[in-house]
Amino acid sequence: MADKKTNKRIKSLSIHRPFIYGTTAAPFHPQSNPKPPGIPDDHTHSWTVFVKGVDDTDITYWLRRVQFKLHESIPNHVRVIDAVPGKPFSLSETGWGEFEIAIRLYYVTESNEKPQTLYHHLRLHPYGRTEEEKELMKNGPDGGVVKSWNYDEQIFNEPYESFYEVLTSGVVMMGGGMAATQKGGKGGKQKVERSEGGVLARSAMIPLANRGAEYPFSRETEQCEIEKLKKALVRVEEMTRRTKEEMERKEKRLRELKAEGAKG
Ligand code: SLL
Repeated sequence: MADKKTNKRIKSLSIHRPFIYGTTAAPFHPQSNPKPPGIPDDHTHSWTVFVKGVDDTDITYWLRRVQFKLHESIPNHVRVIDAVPGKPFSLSETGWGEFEIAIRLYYVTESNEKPQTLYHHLRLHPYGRTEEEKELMKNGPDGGVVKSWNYDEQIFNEPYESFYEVLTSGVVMMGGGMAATQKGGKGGKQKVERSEGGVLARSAMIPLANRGAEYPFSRETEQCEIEKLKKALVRVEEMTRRTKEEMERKEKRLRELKAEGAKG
């Protein structure tokens, strides 16, 4: 527990850290994904569920444990994965069906935060908003691998001072070469590592551009989504305008018919 005298919450401050969670699945296939010996006959897929940093950056400085609650048909269905610095929290299984996984996040002790649960639907079969998207997942470059990945941001509201220190020590400050190293938590110098995509360790940064299918979350993706939403909005406005016109036309016709009825 935090010592209340020396360790206060920082009022009206909110800090976030990006992370990715989801599942990757593939059907068993003699060449691309052979079924290991001893796997039950009715198992059709192998799959992995994970929680990790953007660009595979370390998140174990704020997340110490993840509990994955799988479907009860799976032996030993509550699995706990403890942090290994620099590694994702992940577990792999085989099976035949899709279900919802409860992912419980346990934060580092300094945070004094209670665990939180998020839910993720394990996808084994190709899916998409359109048949085209589905087809791409089935026969695209990934060859039947079904990914269901989400970008999310963990928000810490009014963090304790000591936790804020943990969260921010090692981040490069804006605007400078001098920031290649920064004071570490215990007063020492700490080297800051940049992931290949330009994301700095222990920062809230996300990459500017995508780098292949393994790293789909970036400002570029965000921009694409914004464009899609803008286009959709224009379409919705157009549809609303047309519906209104149609209604006005019908109301006018109704008035005409009523007037005719009154006459006759
Ligand atoms: C369904 N409601 O009917 C879902 C349940 C359960 C999936 C899916 C078992 C693996 C094992 C397995 O894949 N369960 O026996 O280890 O689709």
